[in-house]
Amino acid sequence: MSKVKTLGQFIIEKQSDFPYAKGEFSRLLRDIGIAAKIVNREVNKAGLADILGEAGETNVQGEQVKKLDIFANEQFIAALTVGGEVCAIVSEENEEIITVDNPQSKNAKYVVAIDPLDGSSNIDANVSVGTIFSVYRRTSLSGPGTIEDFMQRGTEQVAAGYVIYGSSTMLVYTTGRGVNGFTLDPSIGEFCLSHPNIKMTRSGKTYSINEGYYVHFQDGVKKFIKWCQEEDKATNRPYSSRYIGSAVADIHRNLLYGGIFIYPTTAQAPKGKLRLLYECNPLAFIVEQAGGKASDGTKRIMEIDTKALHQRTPIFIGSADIVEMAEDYMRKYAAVEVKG
Ligand code: P6P
Repeated sequence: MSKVKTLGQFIIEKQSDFPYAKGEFSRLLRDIGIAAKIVNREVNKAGLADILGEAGETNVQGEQVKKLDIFANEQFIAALTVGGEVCAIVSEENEEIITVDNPQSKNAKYVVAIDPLDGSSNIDANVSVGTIFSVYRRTSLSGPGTIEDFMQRGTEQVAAGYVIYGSSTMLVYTTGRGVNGFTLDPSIGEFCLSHPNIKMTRSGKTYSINEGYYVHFQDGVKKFIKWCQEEDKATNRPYSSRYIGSAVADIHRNLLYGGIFIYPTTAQAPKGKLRLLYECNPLAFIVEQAGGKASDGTKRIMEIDTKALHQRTPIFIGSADIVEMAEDYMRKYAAVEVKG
């Protein structure tokens, strides 16, 4: 009997953890896996298929959209729409919600928020990029989903995950019962369980932040960075600075090896850059399930009220002890800043 366990086998095996599940949730995860394989195929040949380059359009973030962003967005929306388990979708690439109102979705129970291709500005340089997804039960009673279905805290997520298109392609997800990682085996076209029950160390020796914005950082962030750079063998300091510019890649590395990723407020991003709904909440769910922490510097990410689809937040995410150290600095120097 092969030791390989595919994503499909794992999902079915875990379905029994949900006694009342009738398979809708399993089908939803399967649909995401299928779209990820299709996107992976294009990401892997992007340099050859003339799918690169500026599509000439700009997305709701005002950023130049590359053709692969559009392709990935279309694939995940199509997979979720056809699958019949989703009544509405929010995507980084679409300003408004995408309602799903077709015969096979009339009993859909879920809504999905997605960043179809995070870090896509790196694609031309062959740097890892990722897809991030977050799943909620709908709160509306029937019919097409509504914006209210997304105005939920991250604590209400029923699942969250990411796909990282890197040296290998991995799908990492949680349904609130731990975190598991699956590596795509191109020879059989299946995601296979490669990282069962991922657990994050409470500490580490890496910090990820774009220090190019240092002059604009709050004092607490500046003091924490200096703490990371001090010599102290007992606490593995100085930490190594690692910043890929692709949150999924930075956070995936820290999930496996320990460390902290920070995107604080900056002059260009006074509310932070990363989006609460389809980046910070799903990544926070995964990291917390692996034993880590995620906050905005003071408040748990998953307890932030969602008030807008593309709402931004600062994020401090990673090994629990390091995030707590950063939070201590933020509290200590926020008080100083307020006193002026
Ligand atoms: P900066 C990619 O555009 C992204 O949203 C994250 O994946 C990444 O961590 C961040 O922006 C990089 O932003 O301002 O450091 O280039």
